[in-house]
Amino acid sequence: MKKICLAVIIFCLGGCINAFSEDGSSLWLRQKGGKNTRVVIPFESAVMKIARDELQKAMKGVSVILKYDKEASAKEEGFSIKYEKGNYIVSSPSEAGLLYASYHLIRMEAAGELTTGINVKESPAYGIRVLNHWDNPDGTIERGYAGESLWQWDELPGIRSERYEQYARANASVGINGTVLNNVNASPSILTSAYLIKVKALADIFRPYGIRVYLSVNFATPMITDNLATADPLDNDVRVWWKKKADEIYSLIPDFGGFLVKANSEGQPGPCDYGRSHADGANMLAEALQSHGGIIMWRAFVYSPEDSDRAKQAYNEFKPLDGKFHDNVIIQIKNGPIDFQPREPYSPLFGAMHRSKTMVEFQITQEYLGFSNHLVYLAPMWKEFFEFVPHNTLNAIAGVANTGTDKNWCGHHFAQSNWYAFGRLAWNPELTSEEIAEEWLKQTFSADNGFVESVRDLMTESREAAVNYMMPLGLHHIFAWGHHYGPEPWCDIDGARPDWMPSYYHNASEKGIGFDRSSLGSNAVAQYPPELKSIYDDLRTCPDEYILWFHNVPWTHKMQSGNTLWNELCVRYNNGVSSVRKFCNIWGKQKAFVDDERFRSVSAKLEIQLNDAVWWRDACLLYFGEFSGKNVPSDQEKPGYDLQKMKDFRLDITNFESPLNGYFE
Ligand code: GCV
Repeated sequence: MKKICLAVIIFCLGGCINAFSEDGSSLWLRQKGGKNTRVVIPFESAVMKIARDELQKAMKGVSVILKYDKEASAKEEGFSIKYEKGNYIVSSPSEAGLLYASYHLIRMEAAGELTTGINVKESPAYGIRVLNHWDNPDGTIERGYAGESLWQWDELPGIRSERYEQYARANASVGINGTVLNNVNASPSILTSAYLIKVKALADIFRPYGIRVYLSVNFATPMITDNLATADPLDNDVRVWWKKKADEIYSLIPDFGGFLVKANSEGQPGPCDYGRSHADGANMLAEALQSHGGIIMWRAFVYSPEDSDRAKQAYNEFKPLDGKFHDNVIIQIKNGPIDFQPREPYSPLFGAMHRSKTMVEFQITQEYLGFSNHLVYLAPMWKEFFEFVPHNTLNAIAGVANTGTDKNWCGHHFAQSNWYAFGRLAWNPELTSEEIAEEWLKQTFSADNGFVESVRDLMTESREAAVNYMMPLGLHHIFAWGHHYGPEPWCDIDGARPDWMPSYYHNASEKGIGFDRSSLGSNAVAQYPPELKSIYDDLRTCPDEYILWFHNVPWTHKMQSGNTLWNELCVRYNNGVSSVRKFCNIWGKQKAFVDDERFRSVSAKLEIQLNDAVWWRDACLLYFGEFSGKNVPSDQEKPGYDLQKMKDFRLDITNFESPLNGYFE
């Protein structure tokens, strides 16, 4: 009888726990059960108060002593943790380091890894670990899929949303130490005095969390806001204008980080408008900030419609400028040579700028990976980049943020894992995707072993799945016109830039498919180091993953799997769909470990993802099949949709809840 009662109680409790809903707003910082924890801080300050409060809120029955110790780490933000005589001893040469260490302890406890044998020494791989927000002053976010901008510009500086501090806290908990508040397609108004006092209000809130504020700037700002006749970087009035602006900013925000600049790219103004180089432009701004300790992050994302191969252009334009940039300029380069595609080879500009500082720009927001509808865990993609570009050759790291006003911050509960993973990899690029997924899952959902293992595997497979159902074998940029969500390999808009059209990239014909970047084609392969060049250049040795990136391949070509190209394409697209079916199945079994609200939300999004995967597969196989002249092999699932109907379909980008529901039926 007793046993039955106990079982009933446990069942009810389990039921209650699962029925209890969570909206995801607490992110991975859900630990609230702190009890009897003693925290000794070295002195009273805003930062130390946060560290003490966090430890007391999350840790149970332990004693933690925070020590300010110059010898604890060679790097300012580093720290050590050990256990001595009943106390966890946390040491760092900086307050920020002590705060990071506190979050480290909390993370270890949540992951069940905290033992008295602890002996941790940590320091960040990069001194600058920034989020880039593509947020506009009107509250919209370019490529944002989680609501509106977090920054309520019309309310600032007077009204300060609670979310600002929560945002800073989340970043600090994973080691992110900078934020570029506004879009790289920058509104000049951000540098007006009226906005700068708003920026100051945010900087004041973020400071105790170790986060510096940066701004994207429009190169023509002096002309637009102050009627200067030119923005020529060599013009004296222009130089004086920027110096004065820098002085104004630093008088308000003494630890202001610096500027991020998109110049002469996609219509933005820049030094080339005056016959000057990117180095002239970057150096002029660098001089304005230098005495204040500020930096310039100058983007290398440039391409013009005239050139025959967009993938070559950043290299062609920036490589000759190597060594010409000031010390406080860092060239910010996207991970791949085109634009955040599901898979790209690394940008060859990395490793080509030996005498300049460089940093990588990853995209956390899923512009090309199903927005906030698809579960795509991005750590494997970023780890893939580090396989080619050793992390210690870079000077900093940036990620385009995926946050917004949605309750759960990122739109999809699992998109939070990408914000988390970016921070963790920016701190330590040697962590594995699996390790990061595990620690995130334990903190965000449940530490149950079975749950963690199944969902970790789902997460780590999800990026490859997305590549397969969207653009396998090196295909790229075959998205629909007007948005980057669904497939439109047939898209052909009269008068549009050719390098914005899918056919520019896939080149499908009766002969084959792919972009010939070999030495017989655009010769983009020549931008890679000789060992890689020879591998990529030869159709027989080019890895399947990149084959249609570097070659135009005959449909009958024998792939490494032994399949013909056409058959392999069918297999890959079908693998993508099967993977998502499997994800739905795996997730369906996790009900016992996840509260109802988040369980249902993720299930609903997975359903959309499955619809979309089928949409991608059918659109691409039906369309490319018209060129290959071949049928889907008999052992593969056939497309069920009708090509003409798919061509006629226009996605309503204001309604992503279930874009396809019933449309093609
Ligand atoms: C902020 C791509 C995106 C643009 C983005 C641009 C960039 O083209 O589609 O929205 O603009 O990259 O990174 O500057």
